[in-house]
Amino acid sequence: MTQGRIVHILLFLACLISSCHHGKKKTTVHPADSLLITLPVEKPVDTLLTDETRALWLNLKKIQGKGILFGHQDATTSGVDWNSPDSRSDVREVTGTNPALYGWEISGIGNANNIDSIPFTLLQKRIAEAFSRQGVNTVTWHLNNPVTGGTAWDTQAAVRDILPDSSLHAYYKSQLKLAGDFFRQLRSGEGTPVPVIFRPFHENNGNWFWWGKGHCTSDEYIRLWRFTVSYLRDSLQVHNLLYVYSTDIFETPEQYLERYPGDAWVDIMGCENYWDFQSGATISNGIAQLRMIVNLAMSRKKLAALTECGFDGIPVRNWWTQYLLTPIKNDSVARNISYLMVWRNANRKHYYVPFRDQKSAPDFILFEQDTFTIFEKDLNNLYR
Ligand code: BMA
Repeated sequence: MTQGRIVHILLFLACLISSCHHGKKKTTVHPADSLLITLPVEKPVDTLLTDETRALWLNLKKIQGKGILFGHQDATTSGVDWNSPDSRSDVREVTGTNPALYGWEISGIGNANNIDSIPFTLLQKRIAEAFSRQGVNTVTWHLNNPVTGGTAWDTQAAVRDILPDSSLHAYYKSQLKLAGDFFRQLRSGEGTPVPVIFRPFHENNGNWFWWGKGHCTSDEYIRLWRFTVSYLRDSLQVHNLLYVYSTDIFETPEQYLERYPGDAWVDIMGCENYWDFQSGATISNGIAQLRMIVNLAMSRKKLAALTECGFDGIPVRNWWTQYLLTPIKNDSVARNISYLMVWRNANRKHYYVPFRDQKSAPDFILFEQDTFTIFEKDLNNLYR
């Protein structure tokens, strides 16, 4: 008898026992196999996750529907009018508390600084600090175009050239090794590996990145995703990552799933949406997309997230509560996303979180004070 067969029989018996336990006599018993086929598998992409990463995954599930973590890209490395080695945060300076989630960027790994001139040594420090305050870290990777050496926005076709048995495969593996080493070296003061929510090759249905639509086929994208995960997880033995699949705006579940690599390869189903939350006329489109990813995620026992959103320069005074929070919170499905994250505060021309005296600052304080948003001060230990 195979191991799989034994598991099937045990599950079947467990179902029978549990139905007796609840005092309900079942009149019809489904054949074990049909029962099993319909059950989505609830396990992370990496079954060897470190204890803290597994706890994060489980705890995010527990808080589904009860609150949404608020995240900010580069929260403690740069802000409007500051860019300093001191750990400041525009979020904290306005609300008195840090975000619950921090986004970081590893484009440029292998060099001293990332694409936004942040030293990787500082990134490591800030990530460990965020973890020590119970914060959650998420990382994107705007990998330079491997064919041209240009940026991620250089859309010359490249995916096919870095897949296994292709000309630049060894180069891609060397880049993954740099990323994997970075992830493995993320440690707390006590040496605990820091969990990271990794979001490679994001906005995959947009046409502005070399891995985007029109620059590689769905099949190539899926092969790239699967290779990336298995190389990090199985060859490099990186076990502190949860994986997020993310699109830009979309219209149907079929569109969303066009480049989906499969349930075995994704922990969190994400989407990024700047546009729909910037105008009252389109908010319902944004909510419809969140409903779709939440429904897709829940039927697969995955998490869902609004992995990027925001309004550059936040020109609308009540944007936080009226355009973002209230519509999401009031929708019984959309409110099940685990987190939302806004982009970075680079300078006075490019920022997504208010600084003191910015016109949306009072509304951002109300957003923070709402019981549904989770900032640092609202965090219960997600790592236990
Ligand atoms: C973009 C902009 C750029 C930045 C890049 C990667 O959205 O913020 O200034 O270099 O992200 O962080």
